[in-house]
Amino acid sequence: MAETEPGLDGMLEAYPDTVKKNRKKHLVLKNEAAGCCPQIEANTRTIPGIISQRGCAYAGCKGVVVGPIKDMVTITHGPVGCGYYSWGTRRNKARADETTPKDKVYSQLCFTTDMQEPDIVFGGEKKLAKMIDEVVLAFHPRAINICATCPVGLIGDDINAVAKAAQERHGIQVLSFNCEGYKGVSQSAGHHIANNNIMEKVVGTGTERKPGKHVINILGEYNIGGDGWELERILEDIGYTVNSILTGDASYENIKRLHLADLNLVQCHRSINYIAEMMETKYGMPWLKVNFIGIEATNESLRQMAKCFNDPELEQKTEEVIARETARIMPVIEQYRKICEGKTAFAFVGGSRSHHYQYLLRDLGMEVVVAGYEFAHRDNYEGRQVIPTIKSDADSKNIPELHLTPDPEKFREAHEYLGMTKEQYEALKKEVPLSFYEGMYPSMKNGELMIDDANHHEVEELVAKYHPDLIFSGVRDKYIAHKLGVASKQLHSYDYAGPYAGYNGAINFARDVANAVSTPAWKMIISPWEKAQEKGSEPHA
Ligand code: CFM
Repeated sequence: MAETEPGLDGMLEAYPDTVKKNRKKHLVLKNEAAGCCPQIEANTRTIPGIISQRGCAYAGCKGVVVGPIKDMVTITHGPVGCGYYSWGTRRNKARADETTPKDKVYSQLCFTTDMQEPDIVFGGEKKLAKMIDEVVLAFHPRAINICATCPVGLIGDDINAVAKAAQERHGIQVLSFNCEGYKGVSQSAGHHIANNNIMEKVVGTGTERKPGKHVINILGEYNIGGDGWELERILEDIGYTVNSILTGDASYENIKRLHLADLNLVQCHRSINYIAEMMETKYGMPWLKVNFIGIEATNESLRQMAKCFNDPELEQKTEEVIARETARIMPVIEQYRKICEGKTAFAFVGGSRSHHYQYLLRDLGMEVVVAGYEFAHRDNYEGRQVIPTIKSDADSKNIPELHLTPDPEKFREAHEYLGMTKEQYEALKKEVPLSFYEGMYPSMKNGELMIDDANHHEVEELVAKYHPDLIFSGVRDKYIAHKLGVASKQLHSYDYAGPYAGYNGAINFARDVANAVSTPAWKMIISPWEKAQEKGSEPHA
């Protein structure tokens, strides 16, 4: 922590000295006078015994990145629980489209080898091979993913060999992911494993560009609650052709031709910056970090995108759509803003939303006073410029780095992708932050707190100190917030609501937040410290 803050020291008091020392490094108070962001500790192991909000590497690979690819069958090789609990809870919606008929959409289904005790003792490879044969027979998928769970790595099943043999047997691509849950300190490791494999084996194998003048990919958009569809609506209205939303509502075919688009947009930098970066190295394709969460943020992202294409018509259409959409939604937003104005929030979500949603809340006059990620890395807090200084440890070394080089046939210069001269591209780079993400810190205000991998104890203490009106949470801490008498919005699946992205999303979000913060129920709940004060004793005694 940059500076000692008495209230926060109190929060750490309950810990033994070593834990206190450790957790202190995961806290940063914004201090404008100090200039740049102090170093925050992130992407390191959660202290054993502390109840964290994190998931496992399998969750990041299967649940987040590869599972949503709609026309690939994704098999969980492991005991039934891993497949079952990663089934249907993340609301990455998908639908049939012109390239993917209804009977080729599998992302709502759960496929697992359901390993039993004898498989653990004698090995599960035969069972996996048999399952692939059955899946091919029953579904005729275009391609298959196999995702490993912890026991698979522990007993040494060679899923790569099984995949290779199945690929030869059936003539379709069978990808294997060594994403055993323990492969990293959180789901973040699984993102990386998934990115590597998709990049190495799928991207670049397509040959036909999706027809359109300005063809884009949206990386790191998972179509939770239909977010991706709202973005597609806006972008296609402006005149873009969306080749692929990766991986929300993504199809295998469109991922194969990712390299044939003109620009990669990166919405969630945490989960997919690897593919953006690798595509830049291998194919020369430029990428732009965007944020479509928030009205002003959306407008800004659209304007930056438009500048990238050197097309006055596109810029004009962008302004028209911005004007039309804002005029349409602002009267509604203003009504909700009256309810929300001046209220405060905490944001504890995965690896990107705690930053993105700050903009949408500010549109409603609300401020995020404490924000943290569950599994982000330092760059998500401090900005991409720190990446070269991040030391790799034993845990991060578990995941192979792909060392790619420019593809001799498919590499093109960035300016060629964008249809401009080299000089124009150099000028553009001064105006638009291509290949960059500034992280969360710049958007925090003086005195606000960033906290990495927050736990239940810390959330309780922070609520007692800051009294927020709303907490963005996950499934585990949602009810902690409620028991403390604070409204909570589960910001992974949106509590079955959404979309929250783009303009229509802003209206949905404003309505849900206004409802949440004005619900009288929260005032009727007496929090533990209020009870303690009534009794005149110490909190949590
Ligand atoms: Fe990216 Fe995500 Fe997130 Fe994430 Fe996730 Fe998610 Fe998330 Mo839950 S990919 S980092 S691993 S934006 S599932 S759609 S909501 S923790 S903040």
